[in-house]
Amino acid sequence: FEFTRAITRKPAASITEGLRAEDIGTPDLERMLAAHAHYVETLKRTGAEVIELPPLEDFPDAVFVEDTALCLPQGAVLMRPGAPSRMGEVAEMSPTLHRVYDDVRRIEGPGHIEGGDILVTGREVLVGRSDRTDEQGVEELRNIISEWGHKLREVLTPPGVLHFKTDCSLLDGETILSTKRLDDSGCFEGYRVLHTAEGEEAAANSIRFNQFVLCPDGFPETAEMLDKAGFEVVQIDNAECAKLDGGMSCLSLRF
Ligand code: CIR
Repeated sequence: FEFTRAITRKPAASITEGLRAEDIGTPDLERMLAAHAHYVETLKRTGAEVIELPPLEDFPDAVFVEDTALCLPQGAVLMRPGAPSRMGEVAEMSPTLHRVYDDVRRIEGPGHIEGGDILVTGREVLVGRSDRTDEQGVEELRNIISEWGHKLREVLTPPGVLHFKTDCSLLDGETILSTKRLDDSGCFEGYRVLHTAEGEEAAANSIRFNQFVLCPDGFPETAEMLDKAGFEVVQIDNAECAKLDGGMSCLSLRF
């Protein structure tokens, strides 16, 4: 949760075509741009360097950069998204990662894996199998990161949930913010787990970034719980990204 850099990408006008599980309205570009600017500014306020990439009209979901790669201290791994329309985003991210990392690997396939299904904690790398992440993708990642000394543990993304991190986030080396439904699966045994308030499950897609916890706006009970637990919460408007099943983690790569 301590980072010196982040990579983000500005939303494109094509965001209106972004993937969604359920149509709850078309995202508004202007409002999304304002929220995105607040997000980037909050990351920068911690003193971190933010590499801001330009919009990609050809890839409506490209603002959700997290899914294209996994960034670890030893190197980066380019993912292989399970969503066919997102496959091309990886090549767009590759040059930036090669600039900042000496060691960049890639998931060659045939399996698939997206960054949103990966939670790196102080002790292990948790990967949730989902509609976007399959067994072969997980095994390929395991082989790569075990060379770097990381232990990978496979877990399950709850049915009907897009990504593992849709339902959880890391608050510090051993504290996890999770929905109750995900925690009930037992995957966080041995960690300290804080639950999102009932009816506020969408607050689980938050991020700890240096001194701040960036939380989607509109979940007051969870924000208060985090505040009481000693975290410095910054609430960010997520209404437009939420229409595309996106949250705080999806909007950046952090390292
Ligand atoms: C998608 O369905 O791929 C995008 N509309 C949302 C991706 C959200 N990413 C994430 O949770 N890491």
